[in-house]
Amino acid sequence: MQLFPRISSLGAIAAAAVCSLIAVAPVSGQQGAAPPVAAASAVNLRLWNIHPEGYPVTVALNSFAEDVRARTGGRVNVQVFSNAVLGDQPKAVSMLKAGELDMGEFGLAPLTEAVPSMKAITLPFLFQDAEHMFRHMDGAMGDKFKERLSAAGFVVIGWYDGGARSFYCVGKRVQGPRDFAGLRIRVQGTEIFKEMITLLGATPTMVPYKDVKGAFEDGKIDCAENNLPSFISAGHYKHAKYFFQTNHVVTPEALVVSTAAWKKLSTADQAAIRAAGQASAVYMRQLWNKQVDEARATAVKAGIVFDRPIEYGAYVSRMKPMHQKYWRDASTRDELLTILAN
Ligand code: BDP
Repeated sequence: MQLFPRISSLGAIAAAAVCSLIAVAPVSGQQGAAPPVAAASAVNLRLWNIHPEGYPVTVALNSFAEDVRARTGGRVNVQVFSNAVLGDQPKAVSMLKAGELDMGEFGLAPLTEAVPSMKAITLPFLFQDAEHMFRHMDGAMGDKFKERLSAAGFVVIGWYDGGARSFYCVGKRVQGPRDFAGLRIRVQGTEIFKEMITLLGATPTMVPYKDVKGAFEDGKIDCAENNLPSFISAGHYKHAKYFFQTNHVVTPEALVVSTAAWKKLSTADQAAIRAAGQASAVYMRQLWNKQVDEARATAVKAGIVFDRPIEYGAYVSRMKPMHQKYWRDASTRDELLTILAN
């Protein structure tokens, strides 16, 4: 439906770009390399998570921890720290790098800093929906990114669903591309999100996730963008009453183990953790779809006004300069071509 115009417009951008291109925390209890009989000593893995209890990610991580315990006969204990109690996402990534954390469930924003070629998959109006995204993330493309992330310090053991992101605002009902002019819109801080907001004629305002509700309260931002479950669970719906369902970014998230912690695990424990990670991703995706419906029902009950774009062409053409940049970049072009072709 609305999706095909998006894709065909992107195809036109691609063709133009290609033409112009032709013209132009350490694991405790173990030391050293994975011992074949590491079994006896218990291993503790500290896992960071931004979301509160009850959120699909948190529910899946808690079940992952239990599953790991069962599969390893209690040798590996995963301690889940939810609700960003250990700090926000950028802090968690640096803790993971420093060995103060062993695992995390991250959005792609910090991971693209480590593997810039992954930026391609965070471009707006690219994946049509979760099915389209997982067709690639569960296939050769996902495997390629897993390899690159592993070399950068993150062993991916499951791709989670980051949902479809849309805009929501206080005081202003955005219903079309011109309505974005001059609005201060909260972003996570990555280049693509900042550029997307600027190309819409609005002002990107960097705010950590946990501070977005406060920024609405203090009048520091007019809008934010996120998926429906986060809109509800983070309390943003208490301030932003106008929800403009653009679904502009459909993105995966990743459950990762730091490469340093991974190397200290026995081969058997690695296999058990991988299997549990994969099972938790399947579980998370099932929980997600239910949660989106529940979040919508909560929003409707709270009087949130929903609008949808009438057509996507105007949004896609505004994104043209940014899309062209990634089409011209040899490190992202192949991924874009593969996604558009399938
Ligand atoms: C949530 C994602 C999380 C992001 C957050 C944000 O699950 O990874 O950090 O949005 O917008 O939906 O910062």
